[in-house]
Amino acid sequence: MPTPRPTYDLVIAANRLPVDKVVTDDGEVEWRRSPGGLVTAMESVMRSQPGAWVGWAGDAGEAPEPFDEDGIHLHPVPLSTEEVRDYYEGFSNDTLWPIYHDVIVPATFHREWWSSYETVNRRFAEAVAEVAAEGATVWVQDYQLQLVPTLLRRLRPDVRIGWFNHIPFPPVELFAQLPWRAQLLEGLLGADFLGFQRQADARNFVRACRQLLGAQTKRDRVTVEGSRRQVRAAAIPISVDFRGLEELARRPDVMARAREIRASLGDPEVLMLGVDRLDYTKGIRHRLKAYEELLSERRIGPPEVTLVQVATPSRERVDAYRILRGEIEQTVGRINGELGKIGAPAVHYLHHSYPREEMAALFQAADVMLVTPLRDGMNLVAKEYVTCRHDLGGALVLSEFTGAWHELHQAFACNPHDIEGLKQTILRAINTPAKDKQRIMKALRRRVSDHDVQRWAARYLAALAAAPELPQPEARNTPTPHSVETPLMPGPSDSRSGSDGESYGESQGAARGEATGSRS
Ligand code: ADQ
Repeated sequence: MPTPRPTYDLVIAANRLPVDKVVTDDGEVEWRRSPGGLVTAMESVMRSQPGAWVGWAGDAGEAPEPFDEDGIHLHPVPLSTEEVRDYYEGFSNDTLWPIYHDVIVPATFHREWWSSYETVNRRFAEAVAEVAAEGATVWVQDYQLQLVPTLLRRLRPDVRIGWFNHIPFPPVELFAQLPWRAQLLEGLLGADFLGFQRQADARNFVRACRQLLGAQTKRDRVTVEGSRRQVRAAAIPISVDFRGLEELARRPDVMARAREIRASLGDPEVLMLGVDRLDYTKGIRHRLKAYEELLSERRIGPPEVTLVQVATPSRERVDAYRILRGEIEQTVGRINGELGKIGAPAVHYLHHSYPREEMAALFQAADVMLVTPLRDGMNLVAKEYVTCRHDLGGALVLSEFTGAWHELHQAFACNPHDIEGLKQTILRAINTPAKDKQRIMKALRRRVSDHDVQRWAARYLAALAAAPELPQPEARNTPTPHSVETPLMPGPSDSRSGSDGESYGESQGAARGEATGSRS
């Protein structure tokens, strides 16, 4: 008789496992923990209960055998070369990603990509069903796994299922473009609790259920047709490991490295910094345009002012990303060619990944941090920057289209589409007196310190544990205001039963009250 596999009370399912494969010089395979907020948050949760993580190990082909690493049981899910192309690069990153980010580039629809997405989601659900203990809590992550909640519920009705969306959830008018919109919503409705970065994202989801499925909705709840189950959707914004990162940023070697970076750039009066995955959502082109205009109008210029742009390689096999990289590199070349000086380029462009220490040093070295996405679920770079500024130095320019802006509204806010406005904001961030900037930085740091990633995970799990199992009496009987929206696909309960007015997500009791939006 084979020994039964161990099972776990807490299971995370995410597209990627939190480790990277490293082959040492003597050919040994080692797994290195990939740094990231989610892993750090889960470490603190998994210290008190044994946990498993289900995800892809990063190489196409057969998956390695399950193994344990730093107290977490890792359960790899295999993806074939075709599945990496169709489920991951295709449907996840070239269909869902553009739709969920305001169609900044057009989305591509292919039926075979969808079919691969379904197959892989089923495989994840089966893998989770295998490792989850009776009555376990399962926390599914992100847009790559939207069908897992319902597929898993069919296999394992005993488990409690949560899902968290790291990216925005689009307005129904955009979501409705998806040929598989109903299947995606139904996939998510298998969960007990759905978490989003902003209240607006949760509202968009509830509205999509009402208008596209004809589901009954009330405030932050959707009633699943054919069952008496209710699903709650609310905002629980993610954060960073404030204490861990601040400790790193206070290390003498990291602070020395920050000074060294400035010195190697010729000790500019103003060092501006951008750090992004090279993604069209991040507004890198808009930022460069504003900077280029400020230089050509001679309002700023090297060597007194310089910009370091770190652009992490990303999704290089997706066309839109290849095109973007070409455009950015051409723009940087033009700016340096036309506006740089010998020994003082206007833009220092770096297409690399860096260790955490180097990132912390860069953040400390930068006088102005430019975070200008056109759309971003949260944007952790903004929170990491303020975390590293224990000296209260620096200024954060932050796009209103990031989730982070809903919490960090004291930052220098910008609309990156408005190039003139962005230029003014950059100048303001440079010229505001140091004392005022310190006051702002203090407030920003207080927010991130009070709402760190450990608190995010605790709040999420509390909201999942408290999620409704059966309809609340008032949800069936209380008349609700008439919604003004016109349903795209009128259903049995369309506009009349749905109301997500301003009281959205509030007064749901302690644990649930905690889980409402971020503008506290
Ligand atoms: P991302 O789109 O990847 O995440 P972001 O939140 O900024 O965006 O996180 C990027 C992470 O990568 C940060 O921790 C940053 O420090 C790190 N990083 C960036 N460039 C790097 C480099 N060159 N070297 C090393 N590290 C680098 C998605 C959503 C976001 C959401 C997060 C978390 O798109 O909106 O905030 O998930 O939910």
